[in-house]
Amino acid sequence: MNARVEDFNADDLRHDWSVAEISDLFEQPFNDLLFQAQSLHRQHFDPNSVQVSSLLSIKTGKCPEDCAYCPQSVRHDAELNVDPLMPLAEVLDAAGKAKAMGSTRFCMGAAWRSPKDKDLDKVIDMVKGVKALGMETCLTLGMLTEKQTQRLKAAGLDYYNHNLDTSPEFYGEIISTRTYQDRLDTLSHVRDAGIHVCCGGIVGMGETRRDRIGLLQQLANQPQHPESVPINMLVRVEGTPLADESELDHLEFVRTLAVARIMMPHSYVRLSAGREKMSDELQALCFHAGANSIFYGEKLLTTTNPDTEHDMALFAKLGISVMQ
Ligand code: SAM
Ligand code: DTB
Ligand code: SF4
Repeated sequence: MNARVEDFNADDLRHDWSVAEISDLFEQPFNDLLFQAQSLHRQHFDPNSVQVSSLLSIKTGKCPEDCAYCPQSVRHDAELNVDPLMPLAEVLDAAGKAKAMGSTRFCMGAAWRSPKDKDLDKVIDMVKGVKALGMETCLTLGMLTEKQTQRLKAAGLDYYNHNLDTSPEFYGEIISTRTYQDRLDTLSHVRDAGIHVCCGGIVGMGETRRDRIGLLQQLANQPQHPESVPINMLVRVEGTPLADESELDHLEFVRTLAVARIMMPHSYVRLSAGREKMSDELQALCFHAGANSIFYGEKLLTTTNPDTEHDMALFAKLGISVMQ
């Protein structure tokens, strides 16, 4: 029932979405949009099953990049416990705990522009160790070269997360230290190495609907749809340039998830950062719109996430089970 990786070569997947077509999807009456998204969702997935991944920041803060949303940039003054690369034993301990609470994928993130080869050696040991626990592995370390992606593939890495973040037009308002093309290049190295791609973005950064359309267009029009598409609601962190950004309308957020589901019907659409500020009712609407993955565990990378008891109680209320 759940979409498999082979499905990503299916003939019904489109990579030629125009702005006008995506805009028409967004503009539909809300109920029509949700019905369409939920109907497609049911064709490809068990609608009552959600994939859960847990996150760990393995290297925190002092990042040289200037991403306006991010508390880990050295250029902003967010309050943060800066930590160098975490020892292997601590990573495996955290992964073991995530597995015990029901997570099936462990995603390790580092505040790097790109990893040095000697750092990658250590991260590779982490991937091997987490896999040996019987979990899927995911990394997000910044930009990678072709050679580095091949090494990660050889180590058995399952997923690599690298977000496009927003539309090409709005991108320059948010990041100046890395180009959109740099991101597309890393994504093609990851894909070419045969690692599953986890790629999405952030909404609520002051972008327009046209920018959300531009982001989804870029995501779907890649040579293959990303297997996993995280849609983050901006976490407004004190000390970052976006701390005082106004909140995105919740129904517009749900529309964005629904349009992602329709455009990338075989992908896992992840209701990512920002859940802590969302009501149960809003999250229920997000699952109805076709979101079928979450970050589970009380911390994202540096900010907080809903507590696990609350998430499990919500799943129970909605009749949702954790995907195995
Ligand atoms: N440093 C690496 C990089 O950026 O490529 C990997 C770690 S970075 C923190 C991973 C992703 O987290 C970013 O691409 C961004 O989409 C997301 N993120 C960071 N801060 C966020 C925030 N305040 N709210 C929502 N998402 C955020
Ligand atoms: C993604 O798209 N969202 C996650 C994960 N990929 C690495 C990160 C969210 C970070 C939120 C801010 C923080 O906790 O530092
Ligand atoms: Fe650095 Fe990643 Fe944060 Fe950008 S998002 S500042 S690259 S840690």
